[in-house]
Amino acid sequence: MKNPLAKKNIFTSKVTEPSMKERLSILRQRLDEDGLDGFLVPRSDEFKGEYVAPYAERLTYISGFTGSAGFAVIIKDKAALFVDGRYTLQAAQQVDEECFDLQALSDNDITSWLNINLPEGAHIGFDGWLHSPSEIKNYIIKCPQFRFVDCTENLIDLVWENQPDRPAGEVILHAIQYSGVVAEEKCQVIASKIKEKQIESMILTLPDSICWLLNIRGTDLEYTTITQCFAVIHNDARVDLYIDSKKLSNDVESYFKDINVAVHPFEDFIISLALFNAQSIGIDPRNVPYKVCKQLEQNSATIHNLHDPCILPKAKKNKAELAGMRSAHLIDGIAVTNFLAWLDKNSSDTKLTEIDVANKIYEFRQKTGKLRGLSFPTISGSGPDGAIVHYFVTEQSNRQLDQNSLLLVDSGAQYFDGTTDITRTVAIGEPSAEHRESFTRVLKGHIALALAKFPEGTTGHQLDVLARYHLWQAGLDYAHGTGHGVGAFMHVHEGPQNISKAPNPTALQAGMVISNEPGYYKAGEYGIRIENLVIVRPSDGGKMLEFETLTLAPLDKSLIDADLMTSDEIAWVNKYHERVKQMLSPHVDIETASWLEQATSTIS
Ligand SMILES: [Mn+2]
Repeated sequence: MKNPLAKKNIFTSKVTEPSMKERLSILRQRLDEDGLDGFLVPRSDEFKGEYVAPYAERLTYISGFTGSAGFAVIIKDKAALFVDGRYTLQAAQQVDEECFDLQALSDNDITSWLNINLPEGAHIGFDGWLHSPSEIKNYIIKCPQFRFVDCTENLIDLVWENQPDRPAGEVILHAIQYSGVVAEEKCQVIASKIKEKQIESMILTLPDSICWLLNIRGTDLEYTTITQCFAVIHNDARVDLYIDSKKLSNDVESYFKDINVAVHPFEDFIISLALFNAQSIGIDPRNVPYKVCKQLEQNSATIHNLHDPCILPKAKKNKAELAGMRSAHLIDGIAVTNFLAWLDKNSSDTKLTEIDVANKIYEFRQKTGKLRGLSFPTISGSGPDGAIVHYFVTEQSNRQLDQNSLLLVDSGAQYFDGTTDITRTVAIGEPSAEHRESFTRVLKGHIALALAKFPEGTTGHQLDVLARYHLWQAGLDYAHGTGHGVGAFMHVHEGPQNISKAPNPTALQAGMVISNEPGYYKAGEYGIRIENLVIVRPSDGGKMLEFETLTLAPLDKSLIDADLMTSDEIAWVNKYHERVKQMLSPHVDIETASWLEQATSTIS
């Protein structure tokens, strides 16, 4: 198992690689040869996931920028890199501003930059695998004077000499004890859904949908469990799967035969669409690549836009999946609690750094013997670093733990039975009255959401205010969502539900797993976030819904100001801590058990 912080820097480590300036000039030669005036470089791959494999880090290759969101436009005499507010600082550090103008990221900014910087009639190339049809339509509408050209091959791939290969991680079967429903049954259900819409076949381009449908997982990426593939499901429940056969053991191959899944080479996907003579085909326009859509249109098939039919059933976990999520959280709770006890004992060591903390929590997770990997890179932010919401500690940014300040640790793991995501904020040394008040206001929001009962049909958007109310009353807020869906041994961020200021029509439904993670960040000083995962479950005999908290780890009592809390809120903390103690004590050593006893003793 790799060190969680050992991010492979494949781009700057090789001295033989061309410099950034050389890369740009080689790309520009290529633009000339192809009769293009510019090329679009998004930070995405054809699978639209949060994490991309090294071969798809084209934005990093051409710009040096390593953030998880960004977009470059390269034209003949200049180039621009568009990043959002999270990454302004990082981009300025990583990117040569002689080569790239740094710009704020939004579709409007990209199109207006194109409008200002290119002459009428300019030809702008793009890779149709990396954009959705609606994105390209937006460019055409906003920049009608240009021609947008879907290139046969990605120009970065053509100039990137040592581009890594596509990952070929082994496919593993997701056992029935974890999935709860056999793949044939899922395929029947999805097939009948598309039949209802009078559609012959549905194109699936999200690997997480396909992995859920076929009860498989993969090892292509570091933080998530998908295997990169495409599929078509037909209304008679047959499935055509496009995947690199190198990933398939004999067992997996015979499994696919047994469940009526026809396996094809990954590269054949687009060709097979050309041969596809179904009359009516469903796609999800939100995530299908432009190239797929174009290919289908050329075949004069009738294309129906609908939501990927796997997304909602995948989000509504069944009994086995929920049992798995509970057991994964017990295992993870043991690891996190061992970590918190260790930290409490060692945090006065002034040499301890953010990286030490991230390594330690990883070590405790590994000691469970069940760890499959982390579910995202650990966020370990001391003092002012805690105020950077998506802080990723590097050797350069690493700092020793600030004394008399706060440490924010947001981390999660993958186990066969489930996926976890937990944030704890702890005082290092003596917290100030302000630290305690801010923490308590965040906690009050967390509790208000945890205790909420709500009728069916309620959306996360409608509940969001519960988590913010006590901050708002003090003139405070936080600039991120309150909750995201979480997969079962799958993506740590999954839809369609969330809890957010932004409207989302998806109602919270029984079986969904979602995070409850309000926070508060004081720039330059400290950050606070309290995150537990919860299950949506029926309440009051099924008339209402409520949350069951999954995450098991103590909250730092030294940061709680009980005078600011109601008796119901205090009772919630005491009841939660009692449960944490009951569940975890039998699984930790005597020393940690006695620490846990004290860490979970009642407040009043
Ligand atoms: Mn989270």
